[in-house]
Amino acid sequence: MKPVTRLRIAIQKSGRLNNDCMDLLLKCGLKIKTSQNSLLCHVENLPIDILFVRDDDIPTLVMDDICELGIVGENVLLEQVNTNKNYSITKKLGFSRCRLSIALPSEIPYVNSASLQGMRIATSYPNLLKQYLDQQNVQAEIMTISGSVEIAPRLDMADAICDLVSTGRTLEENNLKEVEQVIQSQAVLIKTQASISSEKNDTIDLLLRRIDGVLKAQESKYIMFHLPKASLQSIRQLLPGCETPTVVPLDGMADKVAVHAVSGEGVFWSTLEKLKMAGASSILVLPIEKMMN
Ligand code: PRT
Ligand code: ZN
Repeated sequence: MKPVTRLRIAIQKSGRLNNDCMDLLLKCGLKIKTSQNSLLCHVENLPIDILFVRDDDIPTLVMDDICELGIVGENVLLEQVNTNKNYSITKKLGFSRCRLSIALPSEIPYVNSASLQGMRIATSYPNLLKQYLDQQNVQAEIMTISGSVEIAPRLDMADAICDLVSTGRTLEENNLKEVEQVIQSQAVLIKTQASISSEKNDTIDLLLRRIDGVLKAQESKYIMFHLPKASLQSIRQLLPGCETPTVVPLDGMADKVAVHAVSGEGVFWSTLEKLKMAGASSILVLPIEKMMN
């Protein structure tokens, strides 16, 4: 039988991770045609298949070597895998950021983690919560429930909850206050530790280079402005994360130049205001679509 040479990547079929995963893969140049119910998609222009699954299945698919790569939240990964880590985190992807936090009704007094002693805490993350409570030397009752954790205190099923928080709105709406952070999480690209054919390794390398390019481009901005030649030295420290800027002469303006630079750290209004005070004019900040060093 011919070995499978197409690389398999597992991503979430639908939910909070799906859009950002698809966006990333499309920006990496993968031609993906999805149909609503398909679980497997053949990438047209690269030897890659994409498997659409529930996020909870992704760590197992990668660790059992059914998929070489997977994209999943650190929260799911760390909850499922304590020991026998048969995967490596290849890249932190910067999206789906959230935190797993302990929260309790606003009116309940709270001093520090010792205040949780003896409480009933509802969560879908019993392993991460237990690990945290053990570290803090707190004995509490962990009540594992699979969803709608935030209503448990109102139903008197629990005294506190431990759930994912991103904006904090759900906690606020349920009159809960966040008191402890158990972990911070973001989407990560994980890779199997089983041995991989050299063809698949080449495809992984290509994909990783492109993901790097997409992530760098997202963080970076292209800045252009006009500047009196005399101010060139003074603006260097105002350009955050810029390598040597390109300085271009301006037609008919002997005392001014155009400065172009790539900033690796994003550009804030305060930076533009400082540049203007240093004599810059016609300042433009542009997004960068792709980058390769
Ligand atoms: O069906 P499937 O099993 O694949 O999906 P799922 O329902 O288990 O997960 P899904 O799609 O809800 O979330 C997927 C991943 O997104 C999570 O595992 C996290 O890594 C990440 N993520 C980021 C979040 C949040 N932010 C988030 N805010 N996952 C859930 N939430 C929920 C949270 O549980 C709470 O109910 O949003 C509510 C809080 O949000 P705020 O903004 O009100 O604080
Ligand atoms: Zn899930």
